[in-house]
Amino acid sequence: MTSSPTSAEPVPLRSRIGGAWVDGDGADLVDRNPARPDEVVAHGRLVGRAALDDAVAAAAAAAPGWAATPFPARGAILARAAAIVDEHAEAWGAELAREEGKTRAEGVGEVRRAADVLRFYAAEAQRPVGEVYASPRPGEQIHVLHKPVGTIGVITPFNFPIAIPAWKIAPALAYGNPVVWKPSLDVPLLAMRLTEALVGAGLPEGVLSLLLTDDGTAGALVEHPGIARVTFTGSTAVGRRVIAACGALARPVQAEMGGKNAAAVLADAELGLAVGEVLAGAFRSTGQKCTATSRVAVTEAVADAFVAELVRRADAITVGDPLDDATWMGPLVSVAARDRVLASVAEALKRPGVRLLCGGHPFEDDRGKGAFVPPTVLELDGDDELWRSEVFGPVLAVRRAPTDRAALDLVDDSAYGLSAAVFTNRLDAVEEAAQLIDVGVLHVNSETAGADPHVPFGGGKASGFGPKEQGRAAREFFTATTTVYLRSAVAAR
Ligand code: UN1
Repeated sequence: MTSSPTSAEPVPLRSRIGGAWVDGDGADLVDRNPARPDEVVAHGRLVGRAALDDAVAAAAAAAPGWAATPFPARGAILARAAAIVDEHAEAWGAELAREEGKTRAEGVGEVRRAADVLRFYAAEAQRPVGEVYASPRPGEQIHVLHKPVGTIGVITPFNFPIAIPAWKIAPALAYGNPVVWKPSLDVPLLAMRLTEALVGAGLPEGVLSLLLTDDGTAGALVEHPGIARVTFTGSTAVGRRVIAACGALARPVQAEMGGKNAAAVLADAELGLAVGEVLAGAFRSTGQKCTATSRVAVTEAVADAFVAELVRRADAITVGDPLDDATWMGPLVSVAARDRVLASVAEALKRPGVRLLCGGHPFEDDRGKGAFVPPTVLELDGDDELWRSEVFGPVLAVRRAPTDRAALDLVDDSAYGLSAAVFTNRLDAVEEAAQLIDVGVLHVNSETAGADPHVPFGGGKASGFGPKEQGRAAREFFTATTTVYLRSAVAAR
């Protein structure tokens, strides 16, 4: 590592229950810097079941008032929160980098994205809030009202510590619902920062509670009788448990889960562009995105040239401290994640038909103590576990396909269905990909990751369950409709 930024004192962590900041009295919560695990970024203690009950009760008490608050007044609070988040983008982006491991630029960019999301939902107050249909009967209109649903349970992962919470919490609040939020315990500091912004913006007491708590209490949140709906982002295994628990209660649930996203590089692709985008998709955020590119299918005609350039550039990526501006890729979120990723590469290399092209080993210098894994590219001769299972790290599997069509088929050959990319200038190939590949998000000549605040986001198959997130699509999950047949008593006479 080239620089060792001065480590600040650990930030004290608190939960927010109802209208108060609360020091937990449960287990210690130690938030470490994965680049230097001895460095404690923030420190506090967990809250437990009693805090969950208090948070849900406070939300129930606040719900009618919040639902009755005019939409523009709710939006104004979100707009003020966006301004607070923007003001702190540099400081909170650096904190994000220190607790999660993505680079400072990625961290600052993510904080600004959270502000964009808050602004989008602030502006929802200026857009239509329902629909009016023509009636086949005289003197009648049919109105569809979109109403708040009640308290939303929000469960968020480590990999986007502020953007994912923003795109769940902002629409929940905008459409008039209180929130009880359990973030990943890997990134409690940014959870506290987003909560500070919303509280500082004037969110009324009880409308948002933040529970720094364990998985057992998260499970109790999902099943709590005071929760109306649950929105979750995380692994497919945990997501399916959340879906099952909600299913047993007939409780609507939205789950954004794993991915095994692939890019197809076709024979006519601009190879320089394809290599750059695939590298960004595979290795930005150290591969820890559910939208990351973890598979590439390349048409044989260009495979040698593509793979050689991919490996040359992957090998040249600067891996180091996220706060060092020369760093292109930081560490994984934890030493445990590093060990898991390296073990899955080592296991894969024991199987026939799996070849390591670069990376795959622990660092032997100072970085060995941190959660660093080098950009890793493997070539597969045929089907393999690495083509099927999510690794959630900087690991990219490449396969060759005899034809462009075979490359598209390989992309679609997955239990997951979040995102995909196709590199080509052929319109017919784009059309073929759009029809064939069963994903929620398809990129043409750009990486598989990325999500704009105003656009529907989410996938199918093992990747997603329930209504899409973000943009106006979010309204489906965070509101319930009442269809009102509105007939004038005068006209009916
Ligand atoms: C992005 O690609 O910028 O957990 C967003 C994830 C996704 C978000 C990806 N829910 O990685």
